[in-house]
Amino acid sequence: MLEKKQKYSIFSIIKNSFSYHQNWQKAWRNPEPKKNYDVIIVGAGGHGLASAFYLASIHGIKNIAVIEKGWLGGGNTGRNTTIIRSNYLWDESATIYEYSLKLWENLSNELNFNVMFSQRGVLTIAHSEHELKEMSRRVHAIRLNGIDSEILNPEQIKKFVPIIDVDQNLRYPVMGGFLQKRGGTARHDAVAWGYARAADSYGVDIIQNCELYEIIHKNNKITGVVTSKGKINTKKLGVVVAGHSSVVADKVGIKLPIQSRPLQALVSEPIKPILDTVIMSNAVHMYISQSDKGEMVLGAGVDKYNSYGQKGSFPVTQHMIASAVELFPILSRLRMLRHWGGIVDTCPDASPIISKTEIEGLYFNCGWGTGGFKATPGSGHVFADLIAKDKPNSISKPFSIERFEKGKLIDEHGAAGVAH
Ligand code: FAD
Ligand code: PYC
Repeated sequence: MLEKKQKYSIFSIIKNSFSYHQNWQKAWRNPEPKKNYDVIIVGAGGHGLASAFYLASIHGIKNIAVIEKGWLGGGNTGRNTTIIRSNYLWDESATIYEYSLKLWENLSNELNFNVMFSQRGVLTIAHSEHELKEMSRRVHAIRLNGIDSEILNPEQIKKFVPIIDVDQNLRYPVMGGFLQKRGGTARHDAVAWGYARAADSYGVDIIQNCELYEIIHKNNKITGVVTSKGKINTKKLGVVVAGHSSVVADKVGIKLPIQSRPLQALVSEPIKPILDTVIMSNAVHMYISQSDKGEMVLGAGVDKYNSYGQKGSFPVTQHMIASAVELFPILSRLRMLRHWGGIVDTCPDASPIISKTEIEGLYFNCGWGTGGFKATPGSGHVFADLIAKDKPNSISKPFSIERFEKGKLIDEHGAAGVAH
C-alpha cells in the first residue's frame, strides 16, 4: 500500500548505519503550507493523522494538510497509557470501539509500521459482592454485542496474574474480575509515526509548529484558516484537537458540552517482566501495566479541576502510588521515573462527538476524554468518511452533537471506570 520510497531494504539499513544515518530517508516531509487545500485537519494527534490517512487512502482525496501547533503526537496521543479494549456498555459504543479493535488487529500491516499492538488482555477486578454483580451484568451486555468478555474467579485471576494477592482478608480483597482477552496495549508514539508516515506517502502535508488562530467562514461556509504560518484556503476543516476543542469551537461561537481536565500517569524505573496484562481496579482507583521497556505504567482518575496546563497535582500522583502498592506490595521499593499529564475533553455522557456543525464544511471530532487512544483507527475511519461524504455513517451518527439537544445521551461513565 505504501509507496516504494518508504520500503527499506536490509542493505539500506546497513549502509545507513555506517554513514551515521546522515542519508537516512525521512519518515515524512516537513513542508511549508500551500495556499489552498481540499481538506485541512487541525491537530496531528493519532485521530487527526488517521483521519488524513483514510481521507487519502480510502476516499482518494490527495490535497490534504494536517496542521499542528506543536509536534506530531505531542498531545494526548503521546501521553496516554495505551489501553485498548472494546468492552463498552451501550450498542453505539460497542459498535465503534469494536470496529476500532478490529482495525488495530491489522494496523501494523496496513501501515507497514510496527505499532506494537499486543493483545495481552485487560482485566478489571472487583473488591465487593456488589461490584461483582454489576460486572456480571456488564459482561452479559458486552457479550450480547458479540464482544469477548469473561468473568474470572480469584483462583483464575491468581493463575492469570501470579503477582496479585488474592487473600480474602485484605482491605480490598480480589473477589473476581472481568477480562477482555483481545484487549491490550500498543506503542502510542509508533501509532502517530505510523499514520504520519503513511499519510505522507499519499502526499498529505503534515505541517508542524503551525497553530490555528482563526477560522474564516463566509455565508455560513468555511473558506479558510489563519495560522501562525499565514492564511490557508480550504472548504473543509476537520478539528481534532482533544483538550482544546472548546477553545477552537469558541472561535466560531460554537459552545461544546465539554469539560477539559488534566489526567496524569507515571512510570517507574524499569524492572524485569512481572506483569504481562493490564489490570484496572475501579474501587482502589488505579490501573497498571508493564511497558516493553520494563517500566510499570500507572494511572488513576482525572484531577478535579479544569485546566489547560499539561500537568497534574501531587495528591493524585500520591494516590496512584498508594493504590498500586495496596494491590501489589512488591512494588513498594520501586522508584518513580517520571510523571506527566494531558488535558482530556470529557462530554457529560463520557462519549465522543463526531459531527458536522451548523457551519458548512466544519467538522468536529472530540470528547474522547480519558479513553480515545483505543479508538484511534476507528475514529479516523469514520471521521474521514464524514468529511468526504458530508454525511455521517451508521457508526458515527449516534455521536453527532445533536444528541445533546435530543437527550439521546450514550452514558459510558461506568466503562471509563478508573480514569473517571
Ligand atoms: P491529541 O493527541 O491530543 O492531538 C490533538 C492535537 O491538536 C495536539 O497535538 C495539539 O497540539 C493540537 N492542537 C490543539 N490546538 C491546536 C491549534 N489551535 N492549532 C493546531 N493544533 C492544535 N485513552 C485510551 O484509550 N486508553 C488509555 O489508556 C488512555 N490513557 C490516557 C492517559 C492519560 C494520562 C491521558 C492524558 C489520556 C489517556 N487516554 C487514553 C486518552 C487518549 O490519550 C486521548 O483520548 C487520545 O489520545 C486523543 O487523541 P487525539 O488525536 O484526539 O488528541
Ligand atoms: O479507556 O481504558 C481506558 C483508560 C484506561 C486509563 C485511561 N483510559
